[in-house]
Amino acid sequence: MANKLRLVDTPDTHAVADSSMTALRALERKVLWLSSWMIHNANHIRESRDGLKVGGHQASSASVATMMTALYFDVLGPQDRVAVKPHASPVFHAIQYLLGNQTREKIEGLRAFGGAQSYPSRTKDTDDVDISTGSVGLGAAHTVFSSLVQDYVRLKNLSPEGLREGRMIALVGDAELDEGNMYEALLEGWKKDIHNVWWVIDYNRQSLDSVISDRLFGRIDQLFENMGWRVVTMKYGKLLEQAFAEPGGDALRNWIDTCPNSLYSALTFKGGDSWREYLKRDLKGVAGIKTLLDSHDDDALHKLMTNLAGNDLESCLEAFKGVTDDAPTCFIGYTVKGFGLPFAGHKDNHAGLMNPEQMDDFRAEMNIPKGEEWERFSGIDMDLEELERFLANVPFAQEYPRRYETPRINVPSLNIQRRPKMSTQDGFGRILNELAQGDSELADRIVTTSPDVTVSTNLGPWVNRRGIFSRSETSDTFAQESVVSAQKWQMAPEGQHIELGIAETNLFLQLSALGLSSSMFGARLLPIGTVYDPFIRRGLDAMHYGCYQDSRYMLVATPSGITLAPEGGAHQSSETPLITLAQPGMAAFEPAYVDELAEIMRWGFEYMQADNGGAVALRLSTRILEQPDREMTETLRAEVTAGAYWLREPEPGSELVIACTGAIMPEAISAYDDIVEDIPGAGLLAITSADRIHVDWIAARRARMSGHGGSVAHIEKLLAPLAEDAALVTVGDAHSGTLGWMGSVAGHRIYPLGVDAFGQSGDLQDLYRHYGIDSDAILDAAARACIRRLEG
Ligand SMILES: Cc1ncc(C[n+]2csc(CCOP(=O)(O)OP(=O)(O)O)c2C)c(N)n1
Ligand SMILES: [Mg+2]
Repeated sequence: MANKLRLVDTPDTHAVADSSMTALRALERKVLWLSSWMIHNANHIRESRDGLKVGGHQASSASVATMMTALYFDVLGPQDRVAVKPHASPVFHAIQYLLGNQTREKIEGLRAFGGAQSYPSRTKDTDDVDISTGSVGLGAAHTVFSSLVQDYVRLKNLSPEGLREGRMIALVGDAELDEGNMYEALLEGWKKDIHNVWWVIDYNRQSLDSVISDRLFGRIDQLFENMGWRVVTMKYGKLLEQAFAEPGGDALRNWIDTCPNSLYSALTFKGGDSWREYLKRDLKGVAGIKTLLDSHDDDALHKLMTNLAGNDLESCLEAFKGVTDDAPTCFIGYTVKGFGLPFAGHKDNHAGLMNPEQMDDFRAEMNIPKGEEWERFSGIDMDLEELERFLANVPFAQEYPRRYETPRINVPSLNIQRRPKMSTQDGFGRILNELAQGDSELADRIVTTSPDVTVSTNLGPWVNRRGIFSRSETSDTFAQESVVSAQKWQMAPEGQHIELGIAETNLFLQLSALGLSSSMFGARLLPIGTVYDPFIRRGLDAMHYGCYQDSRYMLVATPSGITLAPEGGAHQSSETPLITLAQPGMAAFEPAYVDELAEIMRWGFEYMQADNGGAVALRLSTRILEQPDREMTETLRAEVTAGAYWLREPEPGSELVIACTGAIMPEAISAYDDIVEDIPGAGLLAITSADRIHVDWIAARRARMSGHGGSVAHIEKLLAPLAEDAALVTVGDAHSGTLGWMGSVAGHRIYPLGVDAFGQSGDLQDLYRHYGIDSDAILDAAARACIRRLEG
């Protein structure tokens, strides 16, 4: 999907020529038709083998078809990046189909295996989706952080020459405004003085279950204005505006303005005679109203009364083209959910589908002969050559796909001075500090970010040297006033740290946006985000979405586990290793020692750039451990990054292995030293990544199942020398399930120890004992394992 950069004219702002208007109107109808038909085909025509409802959102798509027509066929340039409202996926695919960028096979396969995706997917769809959406609220918020990334790379001149500044645009369902993460993003965006962001709200006043509260009206614009955004309200279409200019127009406008959302929706569904009935009654005697009603038959009256700006092409174009600067702008586009379809306005229409009879009527209305449903231009009443010419000149489509390939950044080995005692968190800070002092390309491409835990996750020294990113220069007042502080926080465009407020969802959205910079903005960045391990939970959905989009970043989760002893239960984490183990698109590590960490980070920076790579997660600790005095041999290096190595090698036929991950290693070593006196062949396995050995094991099994008999996983090789009925005592400052699966690798007996309950406050001795992961507990489990073996 790579693309060479080239210059493209920005769409200009002059009014749309008549001939273009004809084409746009034809395309608007086609977009509505194709998106509806795609869903209909998936539900009513394509053979169903499982009897499940396929689904799809005809009403949500119809609602936004006009605004998307205006944007994609006229307003957008190829440099713009769009997060399309999840339920308008069919509209996006229809547009790309009309532009020749989407195949018929894919749209016929909407929601089928390998077909166009239900919700726009940057990785699975093949028609150049910019930002994956689906979990409402995330796509819109992502645009805020993408705009920051665009600034970051532009201000540092990292993007290739000629790359034009784009707008980061979200097409937002109005119910998405109920998601709290939208406000976290708005606030952070305000703090960062973002620009080049548009949110286009499909204000159909309906969500999934119901019609939106009337009181919301008037709040939205204030909200955005408070955050420094311009608000463009797109309320009435051209027909209504003309009617308002006629006698009685003021009364008509007032009637609509004060009409409750639910009544307006109900009348929209019921149609012309119902509008007439209400207007006759409510505006009785108002001069001009009788003339208005008499001059409109039911269809015309219905058309007039539902003529909202978001469904009126001319009004949409006028609004979008009216904004020519880069101020963050919110367009509130009033629309009718299901506009142009039989269930328009019905409160239950979210998942509503036209039945075959309704579809037949709709087909007739669209002038599409039976059998020509998929034809690009069928039913279009204009010169088709002219339409082709129009499509060939659509600014947005002048580049396709709009993704870039960038050269890889060389990753040197990461060395720090060995200290006899260190924590992995300390090691992380020192590795970055070492990088910050050097002048490697790697260091220049690293960008760090943290939600208000920069100092407490040891990013301080890095930030002191590399500075904080800001669009404009700001001096450090404390430094100027000679206040002594370890933190020197200069803010400038050269800065390489993005400081965020405490909102972990923002952290993950920022990481996601940074990690897409290579393909989105042609500038490779190597983002590192730090967070306290327990608060991963807080940003989980955004973390998932970043990985789903194949964003490449390094998550450093520290401190972690009950090793955060005095902090107590709410600050401790046990299930996070299971989360990262289960997360596709992310390789998770939990090293015990700093030399392991250095290797893992080096490997990680490469993995973040590899074709089949992904994001990387590191679970670190503040617990200070005695560091092994050893040489990092090639074999050790390979094993550390593969996820496990023998810290104490077992003898062939060994009956017992203690397998340990992370900061609890001293307890495992102590237990091992005790048990080895009785069981001399025992082994001690250091697990640096439960995730990597698990992934590799599953892959090897799959490969064998599909005939690649020689595939053997790293963990299988490591466990091969053990006795058939050997016991594995696994232990970590993590849920026991993290390593509990290891018994299945070679059918060994498993004794999984871990933290399976909420945390407590205490000291390490108390807590490790309480949760049964201290050396006595490990020893006890090992002893039981051996006794059971003797007992048969
Ligand atoms: C985080 C999340 N929660 C719930 C849903 C289920 N859901 C899908 S659409 C929807 C309502 C959408 O309403 P709106 O954003 O107004 O879209 P539109 O009216 O245009 O369909 C909900 C709750 C979801 N997709 N994501
Ligand atoms: Mg809605």
